[in-house]
Amino acid sequence: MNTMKKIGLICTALFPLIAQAEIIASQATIFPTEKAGQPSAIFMQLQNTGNETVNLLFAESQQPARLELHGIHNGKMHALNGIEIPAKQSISLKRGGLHIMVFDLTQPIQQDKTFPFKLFFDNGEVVAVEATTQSK
Ligand SMILES: [Cu+2]
Repeated sequence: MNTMKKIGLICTALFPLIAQAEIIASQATIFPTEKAGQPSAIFMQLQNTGNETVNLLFAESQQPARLELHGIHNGKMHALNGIEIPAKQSISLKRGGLHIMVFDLTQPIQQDKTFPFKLFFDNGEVVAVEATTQSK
């Protein structure tokens, strides 16, 4: 085996995540808040371009906050352990449905500022997203 081939194989083994970038997050928005501690919510589109179901496991923001995956059942919000995105499909996190809840913000989310966060999926993928503010 020649050296280039060997390096190629090692890279594939070390960075399998790069080879399987399957999730596309788009149109992420977040509600602006007036003061620290006030909860907010994130909405977006998630597209799974891969051939297997992928689950969103959790989200983490750049600024200190606690992000929870939420669904709505019988008009009430509840925390979810994961959000499933079927193969070759898109799902919407939207008002009245699935969303990411943002608790314990140490600073308010200001209008016209972005809110960077990361999504962690069960296929090992980590997707960086920037939500733009959108009024209620
Ligand atoms: Cu919620």
